[in-house]
Amino acid sequence: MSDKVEKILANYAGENPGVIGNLRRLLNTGRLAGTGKIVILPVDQGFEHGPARSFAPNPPGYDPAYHPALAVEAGCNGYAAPLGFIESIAYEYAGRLPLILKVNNSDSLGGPDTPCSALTSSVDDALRLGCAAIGYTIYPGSGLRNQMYQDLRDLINEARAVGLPTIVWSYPRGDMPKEAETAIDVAAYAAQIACQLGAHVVKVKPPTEVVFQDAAKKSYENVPIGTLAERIQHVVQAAFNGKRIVIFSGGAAKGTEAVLEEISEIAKGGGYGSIVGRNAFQRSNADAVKLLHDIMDLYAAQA
Ligand code: FBP
Repeated sequence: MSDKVEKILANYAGENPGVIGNLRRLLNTGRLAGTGKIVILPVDQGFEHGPARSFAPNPPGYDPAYHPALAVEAGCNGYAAPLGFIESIAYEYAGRLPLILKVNNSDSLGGPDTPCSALTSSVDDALRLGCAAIGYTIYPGSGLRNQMYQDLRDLINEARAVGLPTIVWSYPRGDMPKEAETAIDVAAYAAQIACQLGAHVVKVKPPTEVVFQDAAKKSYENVPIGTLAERIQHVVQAAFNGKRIVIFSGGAAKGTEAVLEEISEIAKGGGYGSIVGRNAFQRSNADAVKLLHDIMDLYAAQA
């Protein structure tokens, strides 16, 4: 029993015991167990970006068995993936490693204007496969966002009813320029929307110093957003003043120093953790384990 974990779970008072139990499982697994910090390995990029873009840099990653083994070896809190990857490993990992079934996905083969993921699996699949949570992506900024919000609301209710928490990937995109997708005002807004929809854990991209919305510019005059740590602090504030777990994505593969620099700022800013895909599984196994350990150490130092 960890005081830090229980303090976080107190922010979810009123949730049903199944949801709380699964959040407790996530927070009490792996090298960061009990610290209140989490590092998750997500491997949906084969679907989202395509197989070669995802796995050619480290071909063992084509094998679904590779990723949960990496997550266990590195001591991650959980492993998130679409139906096919989870189905092929669940018999071996259910109960050993918190599995997060990503229940919607989109490919990179269509147009960018009204992005909207397809439902690719269900709450029933998550239960059948022994998962600890479901994951769902919304695209605030898409012409289809309201449909996604409504679908998410229904899905959260369905998952909650059977004791499963929902992790929401909140990724602004669609009717906006690229630089707006990670603008601080947009990222904070995306975190807020996910929390308002009932997300138990929210995932956003690390924000830049850009304030995109004209209507928001004045409000940001006195909000410190000069450093990444300050921007993270603001996003955490936007997630119910830190009462919801907010984690940050790793992004496209980059050098080790750049990854650790970014994580160090996220940790300093009070981020709860990271969900690091390409920067982990596109490295060799030994390098990925080492990097994930270094990332975890940075979070542990701020716990
Ligand atoms: P990465 O660490 O590889 O960025 O993974 C995090 C993630 O959210 C994945 O779950 C998802 O496939 C990917 O980012 C989406 O990236 P993008 O928004 O660049 O398409």
